[in-house]
Amino acid sequence: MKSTCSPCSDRFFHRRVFGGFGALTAGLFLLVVLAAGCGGGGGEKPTAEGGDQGGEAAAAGGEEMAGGEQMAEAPQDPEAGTDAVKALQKGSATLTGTITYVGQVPSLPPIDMNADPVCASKHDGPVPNETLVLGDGNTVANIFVQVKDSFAQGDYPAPSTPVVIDQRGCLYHPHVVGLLAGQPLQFWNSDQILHNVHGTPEANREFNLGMPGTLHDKSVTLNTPEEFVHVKCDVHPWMKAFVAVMTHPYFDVTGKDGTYSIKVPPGTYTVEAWHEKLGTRTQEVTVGDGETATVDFQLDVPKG
Ligand SMILES: [Cu+2]
Repeated sequence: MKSTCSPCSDRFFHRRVFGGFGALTAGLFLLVVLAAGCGGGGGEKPTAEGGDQGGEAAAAGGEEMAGGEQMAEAPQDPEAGTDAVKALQKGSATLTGTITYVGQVPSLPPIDMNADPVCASKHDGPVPNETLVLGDGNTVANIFVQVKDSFAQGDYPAPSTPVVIDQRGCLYHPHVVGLLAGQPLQFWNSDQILHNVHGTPEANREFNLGMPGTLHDKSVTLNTPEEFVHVKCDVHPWMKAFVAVMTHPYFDVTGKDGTYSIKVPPGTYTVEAWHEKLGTRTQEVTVGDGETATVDFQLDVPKG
């Protein structure tokens, strides 16, 4: 098995010492503040359809937030779009593994939402920085894991079910998503306050969606493969999300347990793990019919 390391950039990270917050999280959320970000891909500026306005009311009940406040209706099945992509994974073999952070974990300040007291009031305490989210044993969330092989766009028709990013507690949930080119990307506004979803793609068309509190959702469709589209909120500058627009369904995003699972046909693959600041790592693996191959990644801060 061959490993390579491709740190995100040479302008990597400045660590900040913070006071007081880290101990409170008891290892559940440990945070890194990092400086410059990884750039997206380059390329032409072709297609994107934006702004088709959804608005079908979901029937699901609200989610209780800080202080017993009841959230707006949540998407009925926020995982449906991701599940539809997973269903396209064809194969009798499985790639799985766990992503772990092995470096010294810096202590970093929580997200400061004081600029919007309404946002701050949606949380009982400090809001963990989303840049590096670690679980027990320093497993890493928000890692985009994919099979790096050449797939032609159109080999896997895009599901019509949208992948959903919910604006909840003035954060994007999830923070990292993948979808197929041409599959709708829906932004939900569970907060019922003004957000502004601003996507800054390089290969797709920029989108800028004003979302007043009365608007449940808006959708865009990104038709050109691109990793990764950066999404931010112009009202709340701490809100960030990353969207991978893919040609194939052989990917997964880790939760706090750091694990992923991808069904594939038997074969030899290059598996890539991407993190928004820690960059990418790749490993090669061969998996046979009916077999499960374990490909773990250990991430550290790139040198230099
Ligand atoms: Cu916002």
